[in-house]
Amino acid sequence: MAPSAVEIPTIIPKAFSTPTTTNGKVHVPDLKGPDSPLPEVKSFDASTCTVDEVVAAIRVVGGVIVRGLLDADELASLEKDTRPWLDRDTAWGEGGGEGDFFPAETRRAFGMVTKSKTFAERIVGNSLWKSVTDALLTSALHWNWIGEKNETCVSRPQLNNTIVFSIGPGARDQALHRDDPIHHVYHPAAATHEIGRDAGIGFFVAGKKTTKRNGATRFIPGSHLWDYAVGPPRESQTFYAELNPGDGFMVLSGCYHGGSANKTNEPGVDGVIKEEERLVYSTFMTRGYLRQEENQYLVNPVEKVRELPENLQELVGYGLSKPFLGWVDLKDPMLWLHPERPKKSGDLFGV
Ligand SMILES: O=C(O)CCC(=O)C(=O)O
Ligand SMILES: [Fe+2]
Repeated sequence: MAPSAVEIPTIIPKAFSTPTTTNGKVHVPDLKGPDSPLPEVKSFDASTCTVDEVVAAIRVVGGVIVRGLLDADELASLEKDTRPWLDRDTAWGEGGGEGDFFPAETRRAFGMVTKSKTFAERIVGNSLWKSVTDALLTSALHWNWIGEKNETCVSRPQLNNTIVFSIGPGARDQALHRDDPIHHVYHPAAATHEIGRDAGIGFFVAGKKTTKRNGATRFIPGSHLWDYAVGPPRESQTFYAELNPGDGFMVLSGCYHGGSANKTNEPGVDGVIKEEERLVYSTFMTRGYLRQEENQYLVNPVEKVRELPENLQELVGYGLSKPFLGWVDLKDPMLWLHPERPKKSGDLFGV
């Protein structure tokens, strides 16, 4: 018998706000939603800010700007390492069965930890970024009785992805979205942020000046605290993270955001067309426990995996979890396993 459609249970919310009482008075929490006032986005200076103030601002707003993280030499080295990979990327196949998540003018590079030492050390390993992600994504397991002993454990964050985004002139807005649906997160509205709520956080470092006109990442401040069922997101509530080269933007995966239209193919206020590339180096971190128990990719030689039936290859971990989880170069990993197949991204959404 063909399997019937499976009713997928809603993930248990990891954070919620409960009414509290003082002297018999019930305080109903001020749950946040699209009609709440939007919190102000803060900018910090990388050379003077503290981890605590950055984390505190992220918890209220969902995103912050940090100025002056990388210098000109580091940016030059990043671009040298990255450009060949961007040049080799092709347009995301609009209408080619790959959906329209990226505008055709976007070029990307992936797997940057081993393609660029500067990316690995100065972005993924950036000490401020590392401390911020440690504060937000470390999980403590308090209750773990094993016989007579309660074995408490700490799970530290892990790298989730590295993507370089080049957005060319003429690109349209990327639709506003959250990034934590990859982990099937649902949250009801909250009054305030609670540690433990987030499945991930992203870091966008500008390789070139990014402006509202050339496609800066935009996001909705405070939207990480809204009920995920409420939608669609409103463009009118977006804040554009305009950055100078070397500045960074940190944003929780639960915040609505997206890459923006690059309008530099149109005449500016002076009537002159001056085309610009929007170049951003991005990375995300996620919780350390969001993975398989036995590391199937290291324990099984890939030639042996290729000898297995396809349903087992998928089960082993070469199948994509929808949406968008487990990709290689943003494509279904089964296409990596079967290089003879046409290099379409495959269906990254859906059933
Ligand atoms: O290009 C950007 O600024 C954001 C890209 C993004 O949010 C995504 O691809 O998920
Ligand atoms: Fe995104």
